[in-house]
Amino acid sequence: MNHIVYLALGTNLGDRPANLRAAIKALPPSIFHRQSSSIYETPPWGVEDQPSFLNMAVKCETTLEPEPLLKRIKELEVQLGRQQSYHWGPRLIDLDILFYDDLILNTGQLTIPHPRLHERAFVLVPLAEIAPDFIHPVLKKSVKELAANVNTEGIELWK
Ligand code: PH2
Ligand code: MG
Ligand code: MG
Repeated sequence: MNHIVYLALGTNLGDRPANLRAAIKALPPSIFHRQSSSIYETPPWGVEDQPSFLNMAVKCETTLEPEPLLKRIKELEVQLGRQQSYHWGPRLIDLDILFYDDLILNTGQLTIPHPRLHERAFVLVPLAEIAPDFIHPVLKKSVKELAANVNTEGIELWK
C-alpha cells in the first residue's frame, strides 16, 4: 500500500543547494521522490540570529507507516551530516513530514499534519507550488488559502 507524503526540506549551513540536492538523491526506494517545488531563500523564523535558509517541498510516495518514515528521515539527516543544534537553530539539513495522505496523528513523538506548518510561509510558499488544492485535514483549508494568510515578506525564489 503506497501513501502520498509531503516533506519540507530546509538548510542554512554549508553548501545549501548541494544539501538539498543530496537529500533528494539520498531518499531510499521506500520514500520515492515524485515532485519538487522550486527552492526559496527565506529569512530565519523563530530564532532570527542565524543565516538565512533555503527551503523547498517535495512530494513522495512511500510504503512506510508514519513512525518508520520519521525514523528513516531522521537517519537520513544524520547520514547527510546533520549535527545536534539548539531548538530552531542552524542546521545542514532538516526534513519534516508535513502531510501523510489525509491522516491526522498525534503520538507525542510525531504529529501529522506538522503542527506549525500553517504558520510558516517558508513551508507554505513552496508547498503551494506542488499541492495548492490539498486540504489540510484538521484546518479544512487548502494549502493555497493557508499560504495567502501568512506573511511572505523576505521570501525569494532562489535564482
Ligand atoms: N526551520 C526551523 C526554524 N526556522 N526558518 C526558516 N526560514 N526555514 C526553516 O526551515 C526553519 C526556520 C526549524 O526547523
Ligand atoms: Mg523543521
Ligand atoms: Mg525537523
